[in-house]
Amino acid sequence: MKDAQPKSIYLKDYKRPDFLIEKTELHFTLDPSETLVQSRLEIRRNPEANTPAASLVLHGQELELISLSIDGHALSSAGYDVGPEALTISTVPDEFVFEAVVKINPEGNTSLEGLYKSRTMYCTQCEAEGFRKITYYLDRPDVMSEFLTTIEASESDFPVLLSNGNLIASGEADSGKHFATWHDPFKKPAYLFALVAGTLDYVEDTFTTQSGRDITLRIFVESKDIDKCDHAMRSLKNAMRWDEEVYGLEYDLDIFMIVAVDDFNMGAMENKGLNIFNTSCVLAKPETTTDAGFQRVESVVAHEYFHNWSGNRVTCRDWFQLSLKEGFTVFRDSQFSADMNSQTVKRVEDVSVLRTLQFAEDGGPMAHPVRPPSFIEISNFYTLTVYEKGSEVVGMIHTLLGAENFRTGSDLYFSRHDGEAATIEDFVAAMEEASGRDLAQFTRWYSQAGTPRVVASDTYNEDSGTYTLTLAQSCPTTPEAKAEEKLPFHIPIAMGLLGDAGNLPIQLQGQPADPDTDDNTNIVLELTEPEQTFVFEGVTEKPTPVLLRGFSAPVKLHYDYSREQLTAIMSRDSDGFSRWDACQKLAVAVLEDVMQAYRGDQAYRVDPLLVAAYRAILIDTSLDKAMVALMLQLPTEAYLSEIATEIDVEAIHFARQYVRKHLAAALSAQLEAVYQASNEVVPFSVSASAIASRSLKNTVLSYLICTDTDENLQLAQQQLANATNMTDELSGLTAIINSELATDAQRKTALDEFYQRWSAEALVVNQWLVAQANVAREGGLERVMDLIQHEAFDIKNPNKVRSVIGAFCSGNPVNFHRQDGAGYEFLADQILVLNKLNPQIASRLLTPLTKWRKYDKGRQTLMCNALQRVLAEPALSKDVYEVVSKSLK
Ligand code: 0A1
Ligand code: ZN
Repeated sequence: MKDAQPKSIYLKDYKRPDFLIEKTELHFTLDPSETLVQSRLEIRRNPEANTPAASLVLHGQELELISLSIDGHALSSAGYDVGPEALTISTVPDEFVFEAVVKINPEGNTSLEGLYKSRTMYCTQCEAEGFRKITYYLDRPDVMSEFLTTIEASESDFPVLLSNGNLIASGEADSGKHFATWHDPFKKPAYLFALVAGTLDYVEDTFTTQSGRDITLRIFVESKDIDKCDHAMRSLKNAMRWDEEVYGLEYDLDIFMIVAVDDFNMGAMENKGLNIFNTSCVLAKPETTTDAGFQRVESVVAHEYFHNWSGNRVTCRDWFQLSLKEGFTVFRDSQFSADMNSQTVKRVEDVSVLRTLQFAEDGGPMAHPVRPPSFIEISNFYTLTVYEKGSEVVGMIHTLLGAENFRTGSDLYFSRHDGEAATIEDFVAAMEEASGRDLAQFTRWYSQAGTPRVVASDTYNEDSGTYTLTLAQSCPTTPEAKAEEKLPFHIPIAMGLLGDAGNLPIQLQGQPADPDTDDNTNIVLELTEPEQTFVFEGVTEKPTPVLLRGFSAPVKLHYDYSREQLTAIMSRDSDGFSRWDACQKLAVAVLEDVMQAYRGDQAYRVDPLLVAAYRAILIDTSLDKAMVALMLQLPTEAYLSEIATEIDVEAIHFARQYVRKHLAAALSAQLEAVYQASNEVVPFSVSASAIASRSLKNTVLSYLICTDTDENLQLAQQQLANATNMTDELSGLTAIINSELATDAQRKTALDEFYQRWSAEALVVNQWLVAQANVAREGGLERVMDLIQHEAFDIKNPNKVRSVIGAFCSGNPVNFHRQDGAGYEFLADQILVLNKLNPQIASRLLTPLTKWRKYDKGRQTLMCNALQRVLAEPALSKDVYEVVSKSLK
C-alpha cells in the first residue's frame, strides 16, 4: 500500500453518483473458500449527476471475477478493465441490466469486513465499505436500491439462512442444497446489506405497534447461549415502545432479527431488519454478565433499533455525514437509557467517557470535527468525536430548542427525508424551521475541531445586589485549523447560583421573568461572543456560580472555585451532575497536592476536607446509592492524564493509590458499615436500585482491600466464593488480584479457580483477561505476554485482542508506559501482526501511542520509535498508515 501513497478523500469533492441501481438481485452459493456470488443489477444513468461520465465504474476488492454481462450479452475482456479496487466498463447504455459472477473466500477473510466465517457461521459486515468485498457495486450510501437475496447452502451445515426484509421463498434447490429468498422492500444503500447462515437457535417474541401491527422478534444465537437472550429481548421491546412514545416512530417490516456473532470488529450493526451483534453486546444472564454488561446490552440493542429510522429510513449522503446518523442515534439511545434507569447516573457515565476519551482525541493528532473534512480510510472515523461529541451537539440543539420544538424538528426531518440519503444541513434546517431559531453559528460545532475552553470570572456588588458573570471562550489549535482562525462557538451554559441555604432565584438584567416556569433557579445562558457579560439582579448574598449544569456543552470550563465552594455545591446544589462534578474537582485538587509533593519529595497531605466530604456521603443513608458510589470513585488515571499538561505516569499512579489508602484508613469504620449493610442476600435484579446497591458495595470493597487488614482480604475471598452474580464475583476477583495483602499463591488460586469455572464461557473469560491485563502491580507486561500465549487468547478474535492488548495499553498506564519502552515495543509488534490480519483492529489499537506528545522527552522518543517501526512496514494497510502518519506529523 505504501508504494502508492494512500490518497485522502475530501468532502468538498462530493459529486452525485453517475449511475443509480434501481434493483439488486443477489444469489449466494455458500462455500468456505469458494463462495459464488451472482448479481443482477438494474442500472440507469442518474439524471442529476454532476459530471455525467460515459463509463461505469463499480467498486470491488478481493473478488475473483468469473463472468460479466450487460443486457444478457457476455462482455469480453476487451470491454472492461479490472483493477484492485474497481471495475470499469467503458461504454454502457442509459439503462441496462448488469450481471456478474464472482468468487470470494469467506474462510480466508480475517478482516471481518464483507462476508466471513465466525466459528461455524457465515456472516457479513458491510459498513462502511465492506460490500465491495462481496461483489462489484456502487458501494456508496447515496445509491439506494431494493434488494432480493437468495442464499443456497447445505441444509445440514446451515439450516438457518437469513437476509434483510421478509422471507418470500425457501425450499430445495436443483443442486440438492436448500435455499431461502429474502426481499427487502425498503430501498437501502449496500452498507445495510446483511447475510447470515449457520446452525442457530432462536428465541421469539412479538411486539404490537401503536398502529396495531404485529411484529415477530427473533434473536438468533448458538444453542449454548439460548439462555442469555431474555435481557436483549426485553430491551428491544422497551426500545420499540419508547421510540413510538418519545419520537412517534414505528417499526416498518413484519420481522426484526438480531444475530449474535463471536468475531466482530465493533459492537453491533444496524442492517435493515437483520441486526448483527457482537456477542458481548447481546448475551446476558446474571451468572455470567456484570451490571455494566447488562446496561451495555440494553443501550446497544436500543441504539441499533433506533437506527432503523435515524440511519436506515433516512441515511447519510456520504461518509462525511456519519454523525448525522451516529450522533443523533447515540443521543437517542442515551435518552432511552436515562429514561429506563437514572438520568443523573447515565449523564455522569456519558460525561466521564466524553471528558476522558473524547477530549483526549480532540487534543491529539487525530482530532477532527464532528463532520471531518477529509479521510484516508473511513473506518478510522468511527470515533468518539463522531459518536459521543456528535451526540452532545444534538443534545445542545435539544437544550436550545426545548423538548417540544426538538420533537417537531425531528418529525419534520424524518418526514421530509424518508427514503433519502441526507446531510447534516438537512437535519439542522429541519430543527431551524421547526423552532424559528437561527442555528447558523451553531453549525460551527460540526466544522471546527477541538474542545473549547470557557473561562468564567465574576464580581458581586452587595450594595446593588448585582452579580456579574463574565464568560470568555477560546479553542486550541487542531490539525485542521489554528486557534486564531477559529470562530466563536454558540455555547449553551446551563447554570444556577448557590447561596448559604440553597439555590437562589435568578433574575437576569434586561430579561423579564419567565411566567411559564416554576423553576426560577435554573437558566441557560447563550455564549456566542468571544467574551460576554451577564448581570444578575436581586442577588441577596454573594453566590457560588454552578456552571454547566448537566454538562450542557462539551467544553472545558474553568472557574476559580475554593475547596469550600466545591463542598457546598457537592452537598447542596439541585443538579445531581453538578454535585458529582464538584466532588471530582475537589478530588482532583487533592490528588494534585499529592502529585506535587511526590515530585518535590515533600511530605504527603490529604486535605481533610475530602475525607470529611466522603464521610458525610457514606453516613447519609438518604442519598442515592448509585450517586454515592460515583462520588466515591476518584478520578481515573486516564482522566488525570487528560487534564495534565504533561502526563507524569508515576506521580498520577502514586497519588491515586496514596489517597485511596488514606481514605480507606481514615474511613474504615464507615466503609465497613456500608459494606455490611449492602451485602444482604436479595433476589437478583437489574433494576436501577439493585445495580446501585451492588455498585456501592463493590466500590467500598475496592477501598477496604487497600487497608492492611487481613479480614478485608477474607471479605473479598468470601465474596468471590459466595457470589450469585458476575458483578460481585468479578469484583471479588479483581480485589484479590490487585491486593498487596494477598500472596502470589492466593492470587493464582483465585485466577485458576475462576478460569476453571468459566472456561466454557467466552465472554466471562474475556472479563478474566481484562482483570489481569489491568493489574497495576509490577510485572504487568510479562503477565500480558504470558496471557497472549494462553489457550484462551486468539489474535483473530477482536474481543480477545481488546481484552488483553487493548485493556493493557489503555487501562494499565504504569506498566504500558514502562520507562524502558518495552510496553511500546510490545504494542508495535502486535500491531504489525494485526495489520495483516485485521487492519481495523490494528488501527484502533494504535490510540495510546498517538498521544506521545503529552509525555516526557524520554517517553516521547520511545513512543515515536515504536510508531516509526510500524510506519516502516512495507505492506501497511490504509487504516494503520493513516493513523501512524498523522500522529507523527
Ligand atoms: N454503525 C454501527 C457500528 C459500526 C461501525 C463501523 C463498522 O465498520 C467500520 C461496523 C459497525 C453502529 O453505530 O452501531
Ligand atoms: Zn450507530
